[in-house]
Amino acid sequence: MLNLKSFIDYVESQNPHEPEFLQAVTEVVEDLIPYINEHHPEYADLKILERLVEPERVVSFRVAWLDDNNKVQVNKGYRVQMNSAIGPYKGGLRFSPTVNLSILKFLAFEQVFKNALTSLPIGGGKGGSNFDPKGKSDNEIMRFCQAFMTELYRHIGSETDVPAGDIGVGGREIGYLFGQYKRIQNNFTGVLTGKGVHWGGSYIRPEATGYGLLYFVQNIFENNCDSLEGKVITISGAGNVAFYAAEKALLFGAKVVTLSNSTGTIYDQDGFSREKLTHIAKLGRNLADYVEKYPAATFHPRQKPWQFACDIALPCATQNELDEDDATTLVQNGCICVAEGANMPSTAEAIKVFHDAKIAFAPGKAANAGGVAVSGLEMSQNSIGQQWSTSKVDDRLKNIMNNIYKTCLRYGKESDGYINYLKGANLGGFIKVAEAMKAQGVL
Ligand code: NDP
Ligand code: 2IT
Repeated sequence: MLNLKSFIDYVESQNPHEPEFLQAVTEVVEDLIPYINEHHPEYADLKILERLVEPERVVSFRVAWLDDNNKVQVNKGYRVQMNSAIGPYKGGLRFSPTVNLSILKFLAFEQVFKNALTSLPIGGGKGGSNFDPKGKSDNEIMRFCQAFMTELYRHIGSETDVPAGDIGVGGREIGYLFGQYKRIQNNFTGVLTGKGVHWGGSYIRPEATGYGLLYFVQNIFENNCDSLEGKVITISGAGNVAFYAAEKALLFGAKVVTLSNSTGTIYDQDGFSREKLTHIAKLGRNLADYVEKYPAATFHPRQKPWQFACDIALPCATQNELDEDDATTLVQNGCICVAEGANMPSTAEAIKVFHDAKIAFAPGKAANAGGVAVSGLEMSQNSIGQQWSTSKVDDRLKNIMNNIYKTCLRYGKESDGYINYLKGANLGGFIKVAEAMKAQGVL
């Protein structure tokens, strides 16, 4: 029999000073351990959980590069290859000064369950660097990406490990990384996803995480005989995920009233239109300037969006951006659904508030799986040397999100009818990985 507290103590002793990793593991094993004890005691004998929390491989390397003043700069580079039971390692690269091993291990761990939920044959990984892209010139970004790939290339491959974007890594960075990989290896292969659509990329990949999030939320409301029409939505972040989530929310007839970044939050009580979103995209990180063109809106320096009343909250910026106080405010203001576009944006205490209030809470590993799902579709297109149309990819994305929703229902419905999507996602993802590990023997 597995014991929850002993297991968490064990993970902490093996991974000291890694709070985010411990948080992600705790969030999962709280659901898994009772399930394993009741239904699959053989997983305990096979030490499936002990194996799941130990990355198959962690690569840590030096990235030295020259800035625009010809000064040498040195950063840390990593790739965490967490689990390859159901396919090659797959997951993004994050470039941010906040990157450390605890954060990358939590992201890689989450990715294992998320990728399994997509039903595509992809294992879990994550990587990145403590490099800060803010304020860097385009040439500096290129030289950094080239230096990063000069070491990373030997650890990845289209059948081994396929990185993609995450915070601070978008289409431009994937281009520079891919160019360097191709130059070193002299081969044009689907080793990265998120490529440009004219050189191996998939249609809909940039939009996929945000669109997929809204497809998941649509399922939640339809399951309650409701729709997104007229619903007020607050979104945090103003990057890839937040932006396309806002775009799709508009298409569903909802009213999006906030976007944010580390400088602060725009609150537009009239809701964003397509035109307003295009204007925000042009502002770059200077969100404060929005009110110059739209004076009915307000800008709230260094504040998060959770103080504003909404029906639906979509945290799409970063981990632990929504705490217990934010969750309490959201619930008090009438919020009935929180769906995570970011990875682990809600703290454990915040999730407890949502569950206690019995509002719908969709965890990132289910709700934001659309991005990696379309990455998986990009891998398929690359391996058969074809490119699918926008509508074909979008249909597949919808189908995958609908199936993830069904998986969450199947494993997450509680005796009182409340749907615990977190439990559903944890169990649904785990079972596939555990069965594959069991079949492949002790590795
Ligand atoms: P981007 O780099 O495109 O955008 C990140 C946005 O979040 C920026 O607006 C950034 O603001 C804001 N942000 C980041 N950190 C903070 C912070 N500490 N406080 C306030 N705002 C912050 O990243 P993505 O949109 O790609 O990623 C956002 C989240 O979604 C991450 O958690 C990522 O792991 C997750 N995700 C991404 C996927 C993808 O396909 N890209 C797929 C699934 C999940 P600023 O510029 O001021 O830092
Ligand atoms: O967190 C994530 O799922 C991503 N950053 C996307 C990973 C991918 O391989 O597309």
